[in-house]
Amino acid sequence: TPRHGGFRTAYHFQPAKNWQNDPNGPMYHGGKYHFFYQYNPHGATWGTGNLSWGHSVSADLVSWTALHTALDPDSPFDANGCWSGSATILPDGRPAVLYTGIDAAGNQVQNVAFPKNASDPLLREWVKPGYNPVIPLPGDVEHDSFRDPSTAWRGRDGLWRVAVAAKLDASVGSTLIYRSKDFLRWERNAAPLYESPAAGMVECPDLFPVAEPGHQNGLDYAPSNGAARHVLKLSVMATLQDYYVVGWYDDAADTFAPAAGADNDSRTWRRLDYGHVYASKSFFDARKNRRVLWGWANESDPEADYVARGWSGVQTVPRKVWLDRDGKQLLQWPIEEIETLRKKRVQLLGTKVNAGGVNEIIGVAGSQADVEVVFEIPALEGAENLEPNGLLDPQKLCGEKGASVPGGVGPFGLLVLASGDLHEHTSVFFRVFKHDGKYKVLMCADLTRSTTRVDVYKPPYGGFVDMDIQKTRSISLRTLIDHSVVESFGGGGRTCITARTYPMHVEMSNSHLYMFNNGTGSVKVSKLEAWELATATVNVAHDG
Ligand code: DQQ
Repeated sequence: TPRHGGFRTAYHFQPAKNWQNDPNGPMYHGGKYHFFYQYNPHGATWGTGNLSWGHSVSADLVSWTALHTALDPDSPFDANGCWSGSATILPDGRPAVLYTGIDAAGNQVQNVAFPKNASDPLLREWVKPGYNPVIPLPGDVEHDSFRDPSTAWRGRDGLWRVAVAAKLDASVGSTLIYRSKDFLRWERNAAPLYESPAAGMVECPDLFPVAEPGHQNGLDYAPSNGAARHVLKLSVMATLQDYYVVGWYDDAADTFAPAAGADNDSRTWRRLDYGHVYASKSFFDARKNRRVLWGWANESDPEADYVARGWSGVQTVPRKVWLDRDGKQLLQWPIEEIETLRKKRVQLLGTKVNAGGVNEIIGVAGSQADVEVVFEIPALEGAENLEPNGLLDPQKLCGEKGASVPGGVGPFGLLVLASGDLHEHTSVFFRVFKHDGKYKVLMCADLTRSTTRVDVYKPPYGGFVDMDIQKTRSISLRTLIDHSVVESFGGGGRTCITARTYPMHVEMSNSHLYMFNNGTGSVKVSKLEAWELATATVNVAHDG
C-alpha cells in the first residue's frame, strides 16, 4: 500500500522483504564483509519457531548483495529455529559460526557451522556437521534460556573460549564461558563470566577488548598478560535494552570485573543507545583496524501495519566504537563509509538561533539526510536547577521538559522529519541543568509529535551526555535521518538515541529540517553541515 511505502529506509540495512531481528555473525573475510541476521523467510513477523539466518555481503558496509539464507531450521538440533550467534575466524583463515538451535524437543543448544567451500568468495553455502549440538543444554539451565554464543577467542593456554547466555535457578541471569581445544568439544568453566541475580535473563553477550582510552583503533581478541580492559555488553530481556560497562577481563580465570564504581546489576550500566536498539553485536574489522557495532531497531507501529508493508526491522548504521579519553565510556560514530552517500550539502558558519527561534535549514530534502552541528553556549548561568536529591531519570525529564517547554540553557537542537506546518516533527535536542553544583547535559529525542497517528509508540527518549560542558562550552550533534529512522549522536558519540518514527506527511510532501532554541539566551551555531544522502544499494539484487 502506498501509505506505507515512505517508511522503507534508503541506507539502513534491510532485507528486500520480511522480518529481521538480531544482527548475527558479522565479519570481515576474504576482502568482503559478511552480515547475517535473524530472518523469517515466511513473513514480516518473528514467526513461531522457523527463523533462519539471512546473509548478505558487501565491500564497504554500505552497498549489500543478498544471498540465500545461510542457515535454515532443517536439522534435529535446530528444527525449531536457527537463533542468534557469532562468527569466528579460525587460525587457518576459515570462518566458523556458533549459533543457537531450538532443537526438535524445543531445547536451546549451541551448534557450529562451516562454509561448505571456504574458497567460494561469497561463502554461499554453510554446512552443519552431524555431530551437533556441540554444547547441549546443561542440567542446571532452563531449557528455553540458553543461547547466543559470542565470537570465540583464544587464551594464553591456547584454549578457545566462547560466552553463552544462560538463566540459572529461575531468575539468575548468567553469562557462561565454555572452553575448547578443537572448537568442537566444549567444557563449561565453573565460574560464570558474569552473573546478576537481579537483572534476569541477559541475551546476546558481547565481550571485546578495547585500546587505551582515547585511541580509536579496534582490537581483535588476543591473549593478553592477565587482566585487560574490555567492554561487556549485555541485552537485558526484562527491559529490552542493551547495556555496557568497561571493566577488566581475567583471561586465566575467565571472569570479568566491572571497573570500580560500577554496580553488578547490568541495568545500572550505561545504555548503548537511549532509544530503540537491541541485541547489538560488534566485530573486529581487520580492513580498517576498528571495531564495528550493529544493532537491531524494531518497528514501533502495530503488527498489522508492518505485515501490510511486508517488512519489519532495520539495523542501525554500522558504528565504529572505541573508548573515550576518560576510559569510562564508549564513543560511537557512524562508519566513515556512510559519508560516500553524501551529495547536496548546505553549510552554515557562525550563525545563531535566538531565544524562541525556529530557523529552517533550506536546501536539503529532509527524509534522507545527515546533519552535523556544533552548538556553542555563551553563558551557562541561566541553566535550570534540578532538585539536588531528586532521582534523575533522563527519559522522564525529556517527557516533562519537551522541546516546547521554555528553559534556561536550552532546549536547543533540531526538528527533523517535520511537515511544512510543523504539525509533525521529531525533536532532537539538549538542555543543560544545574545539579548539585555541577552542570548536566540532557539529550532528548522526542517522538510525541513525530506523527499525527495515535496508534504507534512515540515516547520521549532521553539520556545524559557525560561531558564537561563548563570546559567545552559547546556540544555537537549528528543526526542521520532515513524515512522511519532517526539516529542521533550527541557529544561526539557519547550518547546515542535511535528512534523509529512514522510521519504521515512523507507520503504527500517533503520533510523539512529546522534548528530551534527555546532557552532564554541565544545559542551560537559555530558550524552546521547538512547533506542529502543518496539511496544505497541494499539487498535489491539477489546473487546466488
Ligand atoms: N533473539 C534471538 C535470540 C536472542 C533474541 C531469537 C534477542 O537468540 O536471544 O530471534 O533479540
